[in-house]
Amino acid sequence: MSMRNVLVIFVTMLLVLPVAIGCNGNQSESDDQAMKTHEASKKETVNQKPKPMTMDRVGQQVTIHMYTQQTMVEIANGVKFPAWTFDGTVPGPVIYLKQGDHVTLTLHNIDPNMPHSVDFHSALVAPNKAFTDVPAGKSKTIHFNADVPGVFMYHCATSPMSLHIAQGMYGAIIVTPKGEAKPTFTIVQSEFYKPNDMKALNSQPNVVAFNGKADQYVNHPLKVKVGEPITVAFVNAGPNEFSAFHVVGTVLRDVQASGNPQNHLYNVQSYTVAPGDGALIHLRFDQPGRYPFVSHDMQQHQKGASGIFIVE
Ligand SMILES: [Cu+2]
Repeated sequence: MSMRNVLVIFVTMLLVLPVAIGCNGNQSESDDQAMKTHEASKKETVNQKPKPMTMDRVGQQVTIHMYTQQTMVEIANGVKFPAWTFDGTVPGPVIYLKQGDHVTLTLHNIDPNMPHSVDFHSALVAPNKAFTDVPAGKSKTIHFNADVPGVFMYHCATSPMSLHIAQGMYGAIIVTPKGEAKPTFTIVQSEFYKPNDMKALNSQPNVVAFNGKADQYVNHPLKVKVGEPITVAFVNAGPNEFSAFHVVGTVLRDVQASGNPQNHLYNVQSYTVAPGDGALIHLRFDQPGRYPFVSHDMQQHQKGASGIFIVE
């Protein structure tokens, strides 16, 4: 090959490569574009009435409608947060499926200001087709099969994705294996930063919460019975921090990583759940009493990742 041909190939690659990368889905949007989207979203704050998810089942055919919208939520006692949401709540609704379900899901973006999307960690689909942006005021239908059982996260994947997650766009999707019951409790951990501020995402969170509100299960403990086996489906939505799930006064008798029935760890003291991961945790309490459950990352505990089981 001549020197000239080598040069032509090299120059062609320089021209083609950025285009190829730029066409490869949501996450690859340039930082400039991400910041433009972000700035545009700052123009107008809206507080939309929550529109709940609907879910209909005929055998194993499941039809779901979800709504992306902007809604004011309370993330700690007296602390309001202008959230971007699924169905008006943070986290979004828990989606309970059975292994083998065929899901038809329509995402209706009723947010007037910006595009949103949804990425289901449980779905085995091409993300550049299924998880793409739905413009403001539009809807989009996707299909997937719930083949892999487990405790999964779903979230908005629209750029800047870190901001869409930090603003509240996440939830749990739980696929139970055949013949098994739903988990007793579902807990989603997440962090809250200064709202609608990309730079704040590089700093420490202000609030870390279980199911969207700091210390809500300290103020309203979860009740269980002595000796009764219970399961906690735990998801860490992040966006940034690892969780160290721990229950004071017992051990985590059986932990299924990602909630999969093939992944077992027995008698664990604290279990690390990465952002974007989940677990199914089996517990049993031998004596009546108050048993705190926390993220044993003490900073998170202090900021609201804390609750209590009352065992009677
Ligand atoms: Cu979004």
